[in-house]
Amino acid sequence: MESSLTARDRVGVQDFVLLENYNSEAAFIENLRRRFGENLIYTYIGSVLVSVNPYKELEIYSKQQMERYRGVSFYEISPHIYAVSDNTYRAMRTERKDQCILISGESGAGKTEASKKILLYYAVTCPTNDHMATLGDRLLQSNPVLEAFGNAKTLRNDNSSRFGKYMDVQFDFRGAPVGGHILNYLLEKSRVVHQNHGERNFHIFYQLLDGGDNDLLTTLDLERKPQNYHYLVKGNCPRLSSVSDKNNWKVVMKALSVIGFTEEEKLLNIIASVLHLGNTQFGEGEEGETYITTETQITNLAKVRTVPLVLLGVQICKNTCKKMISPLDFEQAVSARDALAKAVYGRTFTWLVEKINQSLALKVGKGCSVIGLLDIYGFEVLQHNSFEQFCINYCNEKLQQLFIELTLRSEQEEYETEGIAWETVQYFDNKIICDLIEEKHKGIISILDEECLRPGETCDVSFLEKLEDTLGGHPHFVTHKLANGKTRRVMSREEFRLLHYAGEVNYNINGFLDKNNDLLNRNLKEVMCQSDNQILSHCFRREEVIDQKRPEMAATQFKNSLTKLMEILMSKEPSYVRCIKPNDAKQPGRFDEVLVRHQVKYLGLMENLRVRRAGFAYRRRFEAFLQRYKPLCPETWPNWHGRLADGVSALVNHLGYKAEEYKLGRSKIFIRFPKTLFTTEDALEAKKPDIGASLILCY
Ligand code: AD9
Ligand code: MG
Repeated sequence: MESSLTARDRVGVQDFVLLENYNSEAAFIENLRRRFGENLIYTYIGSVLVSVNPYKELEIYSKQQMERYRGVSFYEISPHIYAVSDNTYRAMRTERKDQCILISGESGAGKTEASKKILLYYAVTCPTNDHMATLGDRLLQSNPVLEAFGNAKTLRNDNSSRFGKYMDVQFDFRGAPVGGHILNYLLEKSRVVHQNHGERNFHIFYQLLDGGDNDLLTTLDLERKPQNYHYLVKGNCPRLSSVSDKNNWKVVMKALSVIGFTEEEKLLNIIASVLHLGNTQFGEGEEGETYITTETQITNLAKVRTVPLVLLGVQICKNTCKKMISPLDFEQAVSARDALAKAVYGRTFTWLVEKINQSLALKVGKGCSVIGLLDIYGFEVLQHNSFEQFCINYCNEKLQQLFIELTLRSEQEEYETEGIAWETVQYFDNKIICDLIEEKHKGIISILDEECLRPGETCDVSFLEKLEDTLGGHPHFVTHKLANGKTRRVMSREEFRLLHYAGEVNYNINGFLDKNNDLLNRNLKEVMCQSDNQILSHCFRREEVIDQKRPEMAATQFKNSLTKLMEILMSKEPSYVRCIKPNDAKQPGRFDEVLVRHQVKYLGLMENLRVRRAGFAYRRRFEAFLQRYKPLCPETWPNWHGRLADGVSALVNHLGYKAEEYKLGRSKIFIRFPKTLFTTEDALEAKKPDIGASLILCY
C-alpha cells in the first residue's frame, strides 16, 4: 500500500489551496506539472477550475463519467469540467439564481472544447422538455456552424475562434433546456482578405471547395483548388493535416439543416461571391485611372446573384464623398474591394448569429433560469500587436477586474454568512489600466475616435503624438519618446506600450485609424442595398446610406458591447474555468514550464489563490467534515447524534487542533493550514485504508 504522502508527491494536490507554500509560483507550477504527467488535467483553486490542454483524447468524457458527476458534491470527487457544469446547474436549480461560467485562457488552451463539453453535459444529463426535444440538438449544432464561419487555422490553433462568444442557455422550471441566445464579439474580419504565413482564411471557404458537389461548384462558378483564389493563398496553407474539410462540410451542412436554414439561407453564394471579389483585379490607365481587368469575376459575382453587375463594375473604382465623385487610384481601389469583402463577410456572420438565435429562441412561457457560457479570446502578445490585440487585451483587463471584484465579494460574503472576521487582502486593482483605455475624453479609445473624426490630415502618427500629449506620465503608458531610453526593451517610434496587469505589450500604431474607422465607400453600400440576395439586402440597409450620421467607431462599439457584457455577467453567479496551454507544438505529454508560468501569471492565478487563501486554506460543511473524519474519534464514531457544530468540536479537540489552526463558522469549519488537514488525512488513511486518503487530496 502506497502511503498518502507518496501519492501526494506523485500526483500533487487536487486543490491549490492545499499547497503548503501558496505564495510560491514554483510550487504552483510543479503541482500542475505532476498532475499533467498523470493525465490529471483538472485542478481547483477553491471553486475555480484550472484546466491544462492534454492535446490528446482522454477517456474522461463518456456518458458514464457524466453520471458519476451528476448530483455529487463538488469537492467529494476529482476535479472535472463536468463537476463545474453540474455544480452550476444545481446552484441554478436550488438557489434560483442565474449562473454563468467564464472560460478564459490563451489561444489553443482549450476554451472552446471546454464550452462544448459543458453544453454536451447539459444536453445529455438534463431532462428534456417534450415541446423542445430538439432544442438540445440545435444548441449543439450551432457549434459546428459558428466554427465553420468564425474559426480558422492560425499558427497557434488549427481551430482558432476568431470571435468572442457569450451564450445563454435557458432552462425551464423542471430544469430542461428550452432556449438559447448567442452574443458575438469582434469577428476578426481582416482575415477574409489577408492571412499570415501558415494561417488560413475561415474554414467555410475550404469546406465549400473541398466538399461541395460538382453541380454546386458549377452553379457558383467555383473551381476546386483553393490555390486559385487570392483570398485563400496568402498564408500558403490550403490544407490541414488535422482536419478534413470534406467531412466537416457534411457536418456543417447537416447542422445548418437541423438548425432550420433553408437552402437559400445557407449563404453559399455569399461565400462564393467573396472569393470572386478577391479575384477581381485592377489595372492603371495612362492617365492614372483605375479599371477592372478581370471582367469575368464581375460577371461571376452577378451570376451568383449577390451583387448587381453593372453597378459594381462602375462603382468599385470610385468614391463618393459629399456628393463629389472621385476616381480611386490603384491602391484605393484594392482597399475598397477588400473593405467590401470584409463588410460582406462580417455582416453575413452577424446575420448568421441572428438566424441561429431565432432558431434557439424561447418559445414557451417565462420563469426560466439561465446559465451563460463565455468563451472569449485570452490575453494576446504576438510579435506584432495591432488594433485587434489592443481590443482583445482590453477585454481581458475588464474580465480580470470583474474576476477580482466578484471573487473578493463572494469570499467576503461567505465570511460574513459564517460569522468569521474578514481579513483584508492586498491585491493589484487593474482599474487604473481600464481607465487608461476607456475613460471619456482622456482614454486611448476616446483619443483614437477623436483622431478619426478630426478634419484635416490625421494619420496613425498624429494619433501617437496625441496619445503622448495626453497620457505622458501615466504609469502604465510608455512610448519611445516618453521612455527616454529608460525602458529595458527598445521601442520603435511607431509603437506605444501598455503595462497590462498581465505584462507589457507593445502595440504598433499602423492601421489603428483605418481599422477603427472601418469605412466602406458610400457608393459600394448603395450597390449592396440593391442586391437580389435577401440576406445581403438585409445586411446593407438603405437607411444606412441615407442616414448621414456616422456609425460608432469600431473600438467604441467594442467598448459598449463589453460594458453590456459586464452588466450581464455581474447579474449572475459566476464560476470560472481557466485554461492553460502546455506547449506551443500542440503535442501531448509536453509541459513547457516557461510557457505555463507566463499563463499562470497573466490569468492572475497566484492572485486568485492568495485571495482564496487569505485567511484559511480549506473549508468544509460540518456534515461533510464529520462524515469523513468521524472514525478518528470515539465520540463521533460510528455516529454523532448531537448538533453538528458540537460534533465537529469534539472531533477537532480529540485530534488536538490548536485554536489558531481552525475556526468554526455557522455551517462550516475553516482550516488555516493545509498541514493540519494532511495530518488528519494521514491518520484516516492509517485507520481506514478503505476510505482512502487519496479520495479528496490526490485524486
Ligand atoms: V482560441 O483562443 O479559440 O484560438 P481555444 O478555444 O482556447 O483557442 P480549443 O478549445 O480550440 O482552444 O483547443 C485547441 C485544440 O486543443 C483542440 O482543437 C483540441 O485538439 C485540443 N484540446 C483542447 N481541449 C482538449 C481536451 N479537453 N481534450 C483533448 C483538447 N483535446
Ligand atoms: Mg476557441
